[in-house]
Amino acid sequence: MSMFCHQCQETAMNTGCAMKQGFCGKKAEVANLMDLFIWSLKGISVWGTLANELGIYNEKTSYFIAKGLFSTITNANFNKAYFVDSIKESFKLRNALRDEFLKTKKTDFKEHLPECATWEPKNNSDIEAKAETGTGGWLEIKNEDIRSLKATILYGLKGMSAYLEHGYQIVKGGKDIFIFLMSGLSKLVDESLTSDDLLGLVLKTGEMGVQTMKYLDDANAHYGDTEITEVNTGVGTNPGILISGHDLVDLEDLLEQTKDVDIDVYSHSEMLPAHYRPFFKKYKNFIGNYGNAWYLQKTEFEKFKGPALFTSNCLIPPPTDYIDRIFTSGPVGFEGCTHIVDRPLGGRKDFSAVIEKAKSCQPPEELEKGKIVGGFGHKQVLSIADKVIAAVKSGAIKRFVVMAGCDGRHKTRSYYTEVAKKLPKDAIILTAGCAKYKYIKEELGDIAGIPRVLDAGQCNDSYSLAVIALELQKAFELDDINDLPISFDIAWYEQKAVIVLLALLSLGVKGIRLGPTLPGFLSPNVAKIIIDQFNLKAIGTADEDVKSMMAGT
Ligand code: SF4
Ligand code: SF3
Repeated sequence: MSMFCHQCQETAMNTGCAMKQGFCGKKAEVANLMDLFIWSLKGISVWGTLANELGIYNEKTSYFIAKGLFSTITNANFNKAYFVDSIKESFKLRNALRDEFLKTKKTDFKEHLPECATWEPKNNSDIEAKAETGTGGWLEIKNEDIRSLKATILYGLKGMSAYLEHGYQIVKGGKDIFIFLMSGLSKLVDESLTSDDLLGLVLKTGEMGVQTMKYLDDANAHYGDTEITEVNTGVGTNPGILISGHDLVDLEDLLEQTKDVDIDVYSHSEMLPAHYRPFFKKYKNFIGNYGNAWYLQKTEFEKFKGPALFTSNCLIPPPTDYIDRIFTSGPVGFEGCTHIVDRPLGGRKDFSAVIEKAKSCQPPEELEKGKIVGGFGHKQVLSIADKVIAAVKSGAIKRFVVMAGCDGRHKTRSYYTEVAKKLPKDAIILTAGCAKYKYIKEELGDIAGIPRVLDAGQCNDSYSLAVIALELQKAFELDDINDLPISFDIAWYEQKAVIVLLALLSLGVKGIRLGPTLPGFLSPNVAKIIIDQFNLKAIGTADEDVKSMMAGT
């Protein structure tokens, strides 16, 4: 059985993982089921968009679509059974929405519908057989530019869904974004759309990306605004639980259930910024951050000794030596790992299995001793805006370099460490996402008391960096954001970085450097359009890029 997936930066030959297994470890069988699942979500969206025109909106179904797309992002879910079950549920929800639409419509309905809106599986074998034909996969689209534009939109929608799902766990609502998500998915099966229509939708997806990141930023404020914080990177003496991913509600539930037990909780990778939020500081057993970005988990988890809970990407398929210590929740899944059941309405997830596991484990082995300083979300930075503006005016700060995004195992990513080290001492790095691990532990100093690396938080907090840039633009009374002394040197890996990139483009940011490679899903023509329109650049060498960024090019 073969597959085709080109959604992440590690895609084979920067073209597509097309063998029996992707570079990330996703098997062809699962990749094909994912394609069919997304196809079924498009089917719901066709009916959902029609229904919406009649004022029908089903929140549960909309959430199912967002969580479903989230589960298909890189390094989230590898579990075949999850996708078979989700596809079955998808058709049930689609048919319920269709029936509601037809009942409300009353008159005859004779529109030509795509197959994803009408196909009915009889059983699991039907689903598996349909997936094996490649239904819903990219190779069904013969025109490479249409395929590329649709891929850019879908991957943007996946990133958007991830942020939407996190925000929804905290505040609910988000109706406009859910409706856009459905309409965007339904357009991906509309064969009448031209390249220009699709290009317009790429830009609209970016705009909605900004709205979604704002929605999540507002939702996360429930846990307090990020504030300057020192996070310990050493270890305690109790057995520990490592919590990874981006889901703050899972963290809250876990801390509530461990606060009176002799167990220490550590953040891992993208959970680090939770320490910056006041709400979590009251939990004395949330003692620090363990390890680095996701791709080092195999060696680091051996040493951690206790259980690790994955609340979102990035999970690396766990080897047998520690698979019994890996727990998944929400959109994450892996056969052989215990999956924590979703929280009941208004209740908490039950993490007792993770806690019991921790009790039987040794305390973690120390990897390092030290601290990480972060918490520079937009409110925190704007509270010291006078100081920042004065430093720019006096020439103490010559440039801001936004180095947000993802980290990864590609060797050429050492470029980002080099850039951070080679930037002159009068440049400030603004960061968010796990990209920060390439330099956050380096001693890069400060400028008049302002640290040279300002970490806003998780990848979604790239929104904070955009807000900071827009506020600086106002403060300096500039007409164009590109007139600020700011450069963008973004690292991407998975689809959340795609929505971050599209969001920045929609805000009018030009001249972004993107690496370590340009996305393999961009066809030469589509890449050219984006490069011409937005002056998007591939990264060069650290020396060349530092020189060029400092010169404002
Ligand atoms: Fe390949 Fe990335 Fe897709 Fe995994 S997610 S199969 S590595 S393109
Ligand atoms: Fe990292 Fe996976 Fe993208 Fe949220 S955890 S940024 S790669």
